[in-house]
Amino acid sequence: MPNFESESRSTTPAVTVNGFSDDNPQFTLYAHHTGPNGFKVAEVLSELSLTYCFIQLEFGSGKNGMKTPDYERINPNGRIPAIVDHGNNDLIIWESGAIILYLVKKYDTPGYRLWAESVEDQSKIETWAMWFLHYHSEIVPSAQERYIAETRRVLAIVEKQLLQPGSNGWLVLGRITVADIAFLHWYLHTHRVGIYIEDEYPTVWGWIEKMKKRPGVQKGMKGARFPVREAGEGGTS
Ligand SMILES: N[C@@H](CCC(=O)N[C@@H](CS)C(=O)NCC(=O)O)C(=O)O
Repeated sequence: MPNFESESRSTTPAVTVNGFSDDNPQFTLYAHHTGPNGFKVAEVLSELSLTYCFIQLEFGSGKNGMKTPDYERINPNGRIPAIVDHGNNDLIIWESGAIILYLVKKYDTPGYRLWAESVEDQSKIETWAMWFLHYHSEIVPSAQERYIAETRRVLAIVEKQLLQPGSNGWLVLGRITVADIAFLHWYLHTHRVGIYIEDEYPTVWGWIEKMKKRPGVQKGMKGARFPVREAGEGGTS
């Protein structure tokens, strides 16, 4: 394995699953302290009580960079996240959607904490889990306008979905699944584009707050950096 600086993620009390523990973690997760896609995976690993070592990479080709031959041996696409499953012959997986589905398919049975037993229910989860939003580093006003409008459109759909009879305030199956977690971290960033969920989408806000209180999600979020709304900034309240 490439030699990157790592950060141990120990918990008290230490968790032991599949013969691995916080001192001898099963997974290596490559992530970035602002990248929602990496934290999405950290949150799923933590919710499933799987142990992992968190490698904090940097953008670009410098020290601990994603665009380095060492990391491109893990992910030829040079992006985070990627995982190595040391409990499964050091299997490497990259692309956040592929990773979270691998984790639940392999490690969330038969408990079904974030996954489901029937193919029908699995498809419902996948439908919502695979619905992504994207970043663009360059400011292109027309694209920005379009994606801000798209984000609002998606938020309105999520708001409606969470209010469906029997939803219990979750996206599908009336309980938390990996689909909820796939969304969560992205919605912690919408202030950056002037969308204040707490003002505009109260049900979505309640759902986010509910997830943020979960110990597994809190563990997975450790080290995440995202902008916090300043007093008096933007919004309608
Ligand atoms: N579709 C990919 C997107 C991965 C991605 O864009 N990751 C960002 C951070 S959240 C990244 O690595 N950006 C660095 C770059 O584009 O050079 C996934 O879901 O894993």
